[in-house]
Amino acid sequence: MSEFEKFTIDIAAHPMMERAKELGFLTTFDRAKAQEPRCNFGNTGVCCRICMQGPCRILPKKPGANKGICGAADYTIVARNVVRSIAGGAAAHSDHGRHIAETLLHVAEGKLKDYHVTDVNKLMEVAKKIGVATEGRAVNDITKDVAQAALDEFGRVTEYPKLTWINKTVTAGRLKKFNDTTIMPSGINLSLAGLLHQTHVGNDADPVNLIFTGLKAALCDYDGMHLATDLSDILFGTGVPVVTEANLGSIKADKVNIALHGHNPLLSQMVVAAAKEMQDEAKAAGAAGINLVGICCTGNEVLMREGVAIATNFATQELAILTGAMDAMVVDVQCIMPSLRSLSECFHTKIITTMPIMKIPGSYHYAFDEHNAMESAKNIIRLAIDAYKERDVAKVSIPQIRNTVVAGFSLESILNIFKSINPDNPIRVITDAIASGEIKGVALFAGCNNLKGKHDNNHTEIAKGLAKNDVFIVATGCAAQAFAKEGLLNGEGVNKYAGEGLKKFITRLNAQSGLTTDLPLIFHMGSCVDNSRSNDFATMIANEMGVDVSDIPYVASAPEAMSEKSVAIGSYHVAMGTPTHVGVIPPLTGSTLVYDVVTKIAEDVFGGFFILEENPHKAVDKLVEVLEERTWKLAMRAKAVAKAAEY
Ligand code: XCC
Ligand code: SF4
Repeated sequence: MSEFEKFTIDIAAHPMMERAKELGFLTTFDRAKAQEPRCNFGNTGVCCRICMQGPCRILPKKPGANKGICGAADYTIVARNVVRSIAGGAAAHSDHGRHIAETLLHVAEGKLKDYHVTDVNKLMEVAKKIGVATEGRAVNDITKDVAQAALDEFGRVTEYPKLTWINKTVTAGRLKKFNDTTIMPSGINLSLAGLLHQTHVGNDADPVNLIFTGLKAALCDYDGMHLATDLSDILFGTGVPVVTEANLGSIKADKVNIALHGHNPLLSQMVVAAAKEMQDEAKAAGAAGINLVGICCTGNEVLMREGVAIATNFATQELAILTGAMDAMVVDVQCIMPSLRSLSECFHTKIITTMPIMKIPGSYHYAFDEHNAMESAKNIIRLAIDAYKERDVAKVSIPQIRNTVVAGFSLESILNIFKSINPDNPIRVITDAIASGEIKGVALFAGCNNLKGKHDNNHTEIAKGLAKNDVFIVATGCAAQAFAKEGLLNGEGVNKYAGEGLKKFITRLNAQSGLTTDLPLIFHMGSCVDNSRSNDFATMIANEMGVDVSDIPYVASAPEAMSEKSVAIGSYHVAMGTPTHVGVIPPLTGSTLVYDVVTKIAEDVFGGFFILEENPHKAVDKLVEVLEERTWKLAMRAKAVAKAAEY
């Protein structure tokens, strides 16, 4: 048994952690341990640093110290801290979307030679959805209007009109709810700036008012990620089922290895295209070719559309370098550990930052230029080929561990599979399976890694538990990558872990789908912004059932939530009416009031609420209970409707 088993369930990680120890390099796992014990004020959310009189910490029993210097109570401080992290997450997702929208606009204006509209069908679909005229118009004109509509989401400075993407993608019931509770945003930038204003010293002290503003920002997160998904599909194509592999064994000793890491597909898509043309250059350097692998969500983007293998997920990103065979890591934005750079010094690996807002002191910065995207990508690959020539073969040690991955499940591709069973109304395939009791409902797995627990363990334990309980599972982000490494994204996963009902359901899909490969236990929907695909899925199910999202047996889980983005995603899921599990206790236990609002009172208002549970087995029980309760209510409702019809 490896001494590292207590840190991660990923068996490819163990030998790499061993290696780090030999080298004397402290990995993120060591640093997580070194941070213990945590400060209890920060941990429970009652540390305020909003003004320079602070930090103020709440000591409930000490007279005078049970409030901040300004008089802010625990509930104000906790609520302010939480909603500020929602704003951080929403800003990250939306800014990523805005970058794609700006690029699409420049494509339509003929300013960018290397990008094109790849998926005209998706363009037409999105145009129709958001009310852009298509009849008899040129593709370029439609593209321009769609891109402009997306950019308008950011710049509106008045409270009306409201955000288009939300308006056009959620149920009528949700829309009414968002308007009634005044959390419906009009401009993304406006809402996020408003939140920062509201949380300034001496401003809002009302925790409920603050939380509602937080939810408004969370809806901006939804809007930004939805348009990011839509516009990325238009530019690069909508994912279709692909077969590839995952884990460190996808790094090849005889090839130039380049990891694509971060979130934004604008550069990574170009690297994929350039690599196809540059195999000979790699061969001239003595390699067998170029091998691209993905880490985090850039990895998910190019996996969905190009079948690029997954090297690993967030917490184990450093370990890819420890294989000694990683020639370059090309990073864009978000979730990139600054430690990569110092680790790369032990090897020949080049860390190449590419975006103006994401630089690491001492690493190689190659400013990515969309106007010369292909050339940028080629130059970056050349840096990797140069690095390959410096590689020390004596230092190469790649754990030969990999699993087959069947991925590429955009909502379109899932519906296509459903169409093989019900061509007229594909969504009925899932609602019928729920109605017959074959499956208990749908669960979305999203989110990160968090080393407060054992790496990847919560993800895989909870997913296996739900699969055994016949829950149909979709996944995104680092959750999906944990499943990929654990062998849950292939047909064998179905044989091993699916309950009888789920097995029957997937077997029926297999028989009809016409695919040459078996469908997986869990359907990989893409990157974190692609959670929007899952929201569309829930909206379709609700509309088909004639109810709201808050009524359907649909749950979300972020078993190892870490980033501010995951706080934003979780929060908008609650507003959407979805019971949302988080497997790490967020910093809000310092206020009973705030804790009760998010775990209980939220349900009265939105139908969704947070389930905060660290224990994976208890989490499974709680999620199954919620699904069963909702299915039971739906059945009761159907009975009542049938009875009413009799009279
Ligand atoms: Fe980052 Fe998206 Fe979280 Fe993974 S899942 S750690 S945010 S890469 Ni979004
Ligand atoms: Fe302290 Fe109030 Fe300033 Fe926060 S805003 S640091 S509670 S004085």
